[in-house]
Parts: sequence; structure tokens; C-alpha cells
Amino acid sequence: MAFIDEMKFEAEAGRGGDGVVRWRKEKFVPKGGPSGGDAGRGGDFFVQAVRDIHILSKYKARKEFEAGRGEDGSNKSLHGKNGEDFTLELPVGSIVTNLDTDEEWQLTEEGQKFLILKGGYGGFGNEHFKSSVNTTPKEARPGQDGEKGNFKVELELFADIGLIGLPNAGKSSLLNALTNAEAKVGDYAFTTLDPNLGDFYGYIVADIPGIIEGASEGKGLGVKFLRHIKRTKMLAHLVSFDEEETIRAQYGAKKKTMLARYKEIRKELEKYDKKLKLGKEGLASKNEIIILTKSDVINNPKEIIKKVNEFKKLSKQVFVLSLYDDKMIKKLSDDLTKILKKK
Ligand SMILES: Nc1nc2c(ncn2[C@@H]2O[C@H](COP(=O)(O)OP(=O)(O)OP(=O)(O)O)[C@@H](O)[C@H]2O)c(=O)[nH]1
Ligand SMILES: [Mg+2]
Repeated sequence: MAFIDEMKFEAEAGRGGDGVVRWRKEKFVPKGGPSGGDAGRGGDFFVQAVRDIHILSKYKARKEFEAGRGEDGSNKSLHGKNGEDFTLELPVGSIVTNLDTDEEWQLTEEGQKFLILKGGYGGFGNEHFKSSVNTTPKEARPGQDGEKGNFKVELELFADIGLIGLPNAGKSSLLNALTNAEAKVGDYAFTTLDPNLGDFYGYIVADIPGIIEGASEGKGLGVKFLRHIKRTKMLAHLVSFDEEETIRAQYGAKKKTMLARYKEIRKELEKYDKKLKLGKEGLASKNEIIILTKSDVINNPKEIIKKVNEFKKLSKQVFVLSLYDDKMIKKLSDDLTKILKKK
């Protein structure tokens, strides 16, 4: 199932029912008083946040939604039923824009619900118009149309930690190790084409597809996924101990050292921020920890320490990880829990 993070749709709230002209029928009374009931109002149109990032793909075949029409009034003063409300479920992190009015709603928490279109009023029946001067009103009102609109939904994933890094850094593998996710892992670049989410003790971890030099201008999987880091609370930046040759063979990277590879991604984050004028709200200003992955490919422990010290100069927390070492995974998992709890 392809991951869909954008959609357009047409929506209409319910039309109000019509009021009616009716007369009371009573035995021995040739013409009773007015008894046309009022109509029901049209159903309102809501959007509501659910914790299901794949829900947009459910609406693939259907792009028009409408709430229920109000029922007409009836005889014997019966009030028509209100039309059924319609609630469109959207993933947490959706930004809904009314393309006709530019109004915008942000669904940031599960269960959050917004009224985006109001149903029309139901019309009055003739009984409503009864007065001392007009005991036989022949007037009734039609229902009012419900509001209509064209909308756009853009999904920006909400996560507590976003795993970022060059392709093949080990992001999906780490997601699988820490959470219940079953992300695809492969020894080639761009295994992950869509973000994956996992639950880490109630925190959401997002595995973001590999970012490469030029991503902010659309290279590789491009800008599409940088957007998903925007609402992530903190970043874990993975840099692998893979040999230079391996990396070059995989996606033709020009830069050599691990630090240079790290900086390459940082530069993309900054460029993206600049392009969108995000300033301090941007990707580059997010709290970031660094995870040096695949330490098992290095035989000399001194080499690992040397790299760690090099990265520590960036004044960020640095972790070393090999997914073949359970103790290392446990340590990272414990430390991450502590970091997340502090927030
Ligand atoms: N030796 C070693 N290999 C690892 C480790 N972690 C991951 N790998 C391997 O590295 C390769 C890439 O792992 P993925 O988890 O798919 O990497 P990714 O960062 O998600 O890659 P993309 O989805 O392409 O961006 C796979 O062959 C993994 O088995 C590790 O700790 N040690
Ligand atoms: Mg991956």
C-alpha cells in the first residue's frame, strides 16, 4: 500500500430540510389550524484526527463527501430529523486547508475534531407563521443549503524522534530493533521509500527515507520527506561506520569522512529551513543526538573512540551502536527513554 500524504477533496455539509404547509385534520372541524412542522437542519461536516498514518490511502477512490440532508417537516407539527453529521477521519499531523477561503485547521492530537462546514438551517413549517392576525398561514420556508468547499490535506508526521541519515545508515534496522515496526531493510540505498512509524514505550519513532546531498532541491526522495521532520520533536542522526568504498558504490557519495557525511545532511536541513524561512522553528534547530552505527565493521576499538571524540566536538550526545550487540541496543534504548522523559 503506497503511503499517501497529500489529498484533495470536495465536501458539502447537509442541506436543511424544507418546512411544509399542512393543516390539522380533526373530526367535525372542516379546516383545522396550520400544522406544518419545521424541518431538520442539515448535518455538519467535521474532520477528526486518528492515529493511523495510512488512512488517506483509504480515500483514494473517493474524493467527494457530504453530510446528511435534514428531513422535511411533516404534518401534525412534526419536526423533521436533523441530517447526519459527517466526520472525515484524517491522520494526526494533517493540515486541512479550505482552498476557497484559505482557512486552515491543524490536527495535532488524536481525537481532535473541527467543524469545517456548517449544515444549512431547516425551513420553518406553516405552523411557525401562525399569529393572531394570520391564523391560516400558507407560508413555509425551504431549507438552506449546507456550506460547500474544496479542501486540501497535507500530512506532516508527528513523531517524538525522527531517524535521519544517508541511505543505508541503518535507520530502518534501528526502528525495527527499538519498536514493533517491521520496516523493510536492505543493503542498498533507498530501501525505505515511505516513512515508517514505530511505538517505543508510547513514544513515536519515525524512520525517514534516506536524505542525500541536494535533497532540499528535490534530489533523491527529496523535499517530500524533509517535510515530515518538521513536526518531529527531536532527531536521531545516524552515521554509519561503513567503508568509504561501500558508500560510494551504493549511491556515489563524493564526501569521505563520517563527519563530512554528517555535515552533508546538516547542510540540507539548513537549506530547507532557509527555503521555507523557518528560522528557529526549522529542522536544523531541533534537538539532535548522533548515533554512529554499524560499529561492528570496525575491528580496532581505538578507531571507534577516535570517531566518537571527533563527533563530541559538536556538543551533541553521541552514541555508538551495532545491531549485532544486544547490550548496545539496550543501552541506547535506556538512554533514549531518559532523554524523552526529560522533554
Ligand atoms: N554490520 C551491520 N550492518 C547493519 C547494522 N545495522 C544495519 N545494517 C545493515 O545495513 C543495511 C542498511 O540498513 P537499513 O536499515 O535498510 O538502512 P536505512 O538507513 O533504513 O536505509 P534506506 O532505507 O535505504 O535509507 C542492511 O543491510 C542492514 O542489515 C549494524 O549494526 N551492523
Ligand atoms: Mg530504510
